[in-house]
Amino acid sequence: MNQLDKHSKNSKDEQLEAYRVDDTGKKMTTNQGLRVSDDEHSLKAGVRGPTLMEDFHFREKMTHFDHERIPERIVHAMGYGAHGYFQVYEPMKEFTKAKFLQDPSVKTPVFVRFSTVAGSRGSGDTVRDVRGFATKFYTEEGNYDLVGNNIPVFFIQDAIKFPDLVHALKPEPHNEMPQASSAHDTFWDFIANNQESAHMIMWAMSDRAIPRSYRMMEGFGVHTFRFVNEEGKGRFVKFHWKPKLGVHSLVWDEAQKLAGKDPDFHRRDLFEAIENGDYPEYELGVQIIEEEDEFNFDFDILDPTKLWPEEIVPVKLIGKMTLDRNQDNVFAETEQVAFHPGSVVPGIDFSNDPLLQGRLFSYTDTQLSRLGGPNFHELPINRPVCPFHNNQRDGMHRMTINRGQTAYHKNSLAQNDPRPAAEEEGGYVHYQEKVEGSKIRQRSESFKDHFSQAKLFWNSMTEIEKQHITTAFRFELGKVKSKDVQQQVVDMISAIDMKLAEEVAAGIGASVNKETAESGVTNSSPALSQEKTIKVPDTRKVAVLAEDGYNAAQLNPFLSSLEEAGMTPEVVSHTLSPLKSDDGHQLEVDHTFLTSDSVLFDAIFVAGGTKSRDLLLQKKEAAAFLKEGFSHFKAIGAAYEAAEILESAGIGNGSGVVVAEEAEKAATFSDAFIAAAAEHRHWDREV
Ligand code: HDE
Repeated sequence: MNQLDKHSKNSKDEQLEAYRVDDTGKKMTTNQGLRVSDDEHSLKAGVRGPTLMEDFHFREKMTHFDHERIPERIVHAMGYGAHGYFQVYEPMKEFTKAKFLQDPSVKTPVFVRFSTVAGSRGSGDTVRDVRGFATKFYTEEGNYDLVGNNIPVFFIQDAIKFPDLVHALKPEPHNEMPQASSAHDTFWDFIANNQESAHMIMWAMSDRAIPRSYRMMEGFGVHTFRFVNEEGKGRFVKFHWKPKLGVHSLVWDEAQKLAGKDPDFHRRDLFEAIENGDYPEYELGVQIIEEEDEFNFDFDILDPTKLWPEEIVPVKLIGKMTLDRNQDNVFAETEQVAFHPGSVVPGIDFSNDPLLQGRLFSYTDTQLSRLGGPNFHELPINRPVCPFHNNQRDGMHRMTINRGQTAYHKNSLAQNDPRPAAEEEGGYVHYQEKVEGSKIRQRSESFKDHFSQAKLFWNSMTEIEKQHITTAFRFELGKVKSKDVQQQVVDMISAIDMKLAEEVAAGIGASVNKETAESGVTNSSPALSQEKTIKVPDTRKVAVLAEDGYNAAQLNPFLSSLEEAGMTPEVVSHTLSPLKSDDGHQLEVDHTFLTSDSVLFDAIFVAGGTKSRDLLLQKKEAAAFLKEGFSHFKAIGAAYEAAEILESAGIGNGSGVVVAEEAEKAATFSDAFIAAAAEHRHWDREV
């Protein structure tokens, strides 16, 4: 059964079907439908002569090729998409009239694109960066786009500063370096001189910026939006995606190595999970604030550098998204999909967040140059599943054939069709918020506290998370050449937390100005720490190191237990030749030590069997593999005599190290190993 048949069919899928082309069993033609007799030789004047102008086949093929690229996205260029569906848990009528949030039996088709922000298209997946998490809901009332990130706040408070932020973040213009990295002078110069970024930079230096998988990160709408119900009552709302697999991250050393060992690590992870039927799931959460409570918080709810602590405004889980189908063609779908935070449906409206307001302009504008004209909404991936009618006409690549004489409103020749719909008929009516004020270029006073939530975030971290943040600052600033910029950032950090500033300063040879007033915030928001996240073994990859002579009686049931727990064991050996056990069993090998690496796995297990152990011991790769996995705090297991390899790798007993003999009974060994792998990482280990 191919993947297309396995997933649940839906209205978007049926629509896309009309555009899918399968070349199997077909004759080759030109784009004009003319059958081609030879696709290997251009038409020449004599076998050794020049190519002829007349060769329309050559010219068509080459011209198409010459124009096969479109401009990459200015930000979020590197991304990967998947199809799926969303279902609400219960009617949300009290809060919003959005139709797709009413009926739990309705599956709304979605397309999601995950991305990094800074890197060019094709750059590595595991760099330190914010991740984009953009969802297009193809609802009956039109497309609704929730264009979010995996971090709940942003660097700046006003959209007019976005070009500056991005110019500072991108490779420096004089030498186009560094690629996909914020560890350079202009970025940190921007940060130090735009202190509204203090909160975001704490998140960007945290483990959130190096996710283990797109399947294991949260998503946030960031801005405050508005829910509006049938009665016209509005409420402020923030959106969250919560992954069912929990929130997990890589360690920095691992992330850097992965960028070389498998630059496609996150893309591959998502693609393979969906191919294997391990469909990623995320619950949609909302935080709601009543309009009358708008000013009851010690932050401005319109300020995108602030979050609403979950302990104060709880997240209500209202539905679930399941990604169950990979794209058919990355260019046609992931590259051509066009998101826009302004694509809303009745029941969802905007707030006056000045960052959101600017985004409402930027997204359509950028598609005009990226997708080459105003008709990008007609591309298969962007088309709504409901009909669309208006008087917009013509332009590059128009695909719709609009019939009739009129293309204007109002008209009498076509009885005024297409005509606007009344609110009761689904016509979108903007929320009638009362606004008055002088035209003014100014930031509200209520936006000016940049440090309290940065400190709140810091206070909420566990010791190990704090260590990671400190090291990230030391790394990033250590790459900055300007001593002055380094010092400015340390001064900025002092206003968040003095101890952090001291540790960072010590690592980069800067000094701390003790006069700076540290933020006095002492409270924390436990929900911000990743430590208490969901920990399950599902979909975790285990490297099984084995050689000829492995103990099949032990290994086979162990592998079955891992599979039953939803894990993916893959055998790593010195060659790809199937392995022979002493009692005549065979084992297929998935990778060699040359083609794989410990960074590609969540946990490592060494099969038992004296001969297998000795063969693994003879070469250095197995010990190096284990040593590295151990240094990345991963679960390590060894059966019986294989424990000797752990010793040779310098791995003693310790948290997350499971050796068969030491488990109370051999039968509980697999449970102990699965539990250790589900932990994700064992931070209390000395490495
Ligand atoms: Fe974007 N952003 N952005 N952004 N953004 C783009 O749109 C922009 C912001 C986000 O997978 C661009 O189609 C401005 C916040 C995602 O296709 C562009 C501002 C958040 C994606 C653009 C922001 C995002 C984009 C580039 C400041 C999280 C990828 C290509 C006011 C809530 C979507 C494109 C995809 C992409 C502008 C800030 C998320 C240039 C002006 C805050 C996930 O239009």
